[in-house]
Amino acid sequence: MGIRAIFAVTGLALAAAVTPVSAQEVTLRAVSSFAEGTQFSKGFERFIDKVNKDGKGVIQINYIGGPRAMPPFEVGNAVKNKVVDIANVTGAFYTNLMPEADAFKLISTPTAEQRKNGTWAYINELHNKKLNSYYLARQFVSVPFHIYLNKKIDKIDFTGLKIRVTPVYRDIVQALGGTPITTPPGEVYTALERGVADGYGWPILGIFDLGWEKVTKFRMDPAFYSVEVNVLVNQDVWKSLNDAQRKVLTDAALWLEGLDATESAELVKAERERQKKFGIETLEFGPQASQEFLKKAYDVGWQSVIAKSPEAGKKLRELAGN
Ligand code: 173
Repeated sequence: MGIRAIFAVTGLALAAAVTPVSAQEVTLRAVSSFAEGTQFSKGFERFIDKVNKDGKGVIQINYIGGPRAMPPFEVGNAVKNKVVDIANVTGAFYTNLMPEADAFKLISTPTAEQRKNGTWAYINELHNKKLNSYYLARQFVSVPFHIYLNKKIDKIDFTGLKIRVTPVYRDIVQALGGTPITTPPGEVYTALERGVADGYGWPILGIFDLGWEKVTKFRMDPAFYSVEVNVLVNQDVWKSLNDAQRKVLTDAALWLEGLDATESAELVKAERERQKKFGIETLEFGPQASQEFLKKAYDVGWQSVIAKSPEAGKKLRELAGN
């Protein structure tokens, strides 16, 4: 952790978490594990605007910011320990605290359905127990991931390739013979520029946000898994809120989850076009190799979760239905 980050984290820790402004209004302190204004923070930032508009006199959110304020892999711990009150973070960044979080990418049921069929309730329970937090929302359920490469391959085999990963891609990269290198998003550009990595895992959306198109030659198809970026509220904070405050957050959370159904498909389509126009070449290997890749990706993904947490892993797989 850099000096600046240490100061930032310590500063947050020292400040009072929930700040009562009047008898009714509370202000929550928020961070995002993705850079401000980029694809995977934008939804959360719109959510904050909505809460601040709908929650006047009831509840407000003070957005501290993204990785400039706190290193992304610390965000889960910061919510757990009430260093912040609310956060936008992918489960991939807190698998150290909750190994089951590695399964969320394997669940692609629409969130409205997840709220009805027990998936939301079970994942909320996991967050209550392991992350001392309340699982307010899941975003981007219909946005998939890809492996991007700078070396051309003629079959789906990563032997000899160093690939930047997070827990999302680690198992499949390894299963295909690649060498995984874990970095936060903020270090991807440099890793590619210096040739420390020959490729990287990332969703279909967002590579233009941090200039990665300049250091990316190929995108491997097929797309796989399902992006998950969660809004988590510290559980003590959640319990301290009154019904009106919780309602503002819950209503905004459902609105936020709803954006996936109305916006993601179009964004994904536009992004594929944009990558193509920019000259990022698609590597395709035909339907059979693609199907084998997808099967392997899900198999190694579930195996990995079930090995770390057998009971929860099986339960999550049942709920995922795949
Ligand atoms: O690649 C990543 O950093 C990662 O795991 C992720 C997860 C969700 C959205 C974007 C990136």
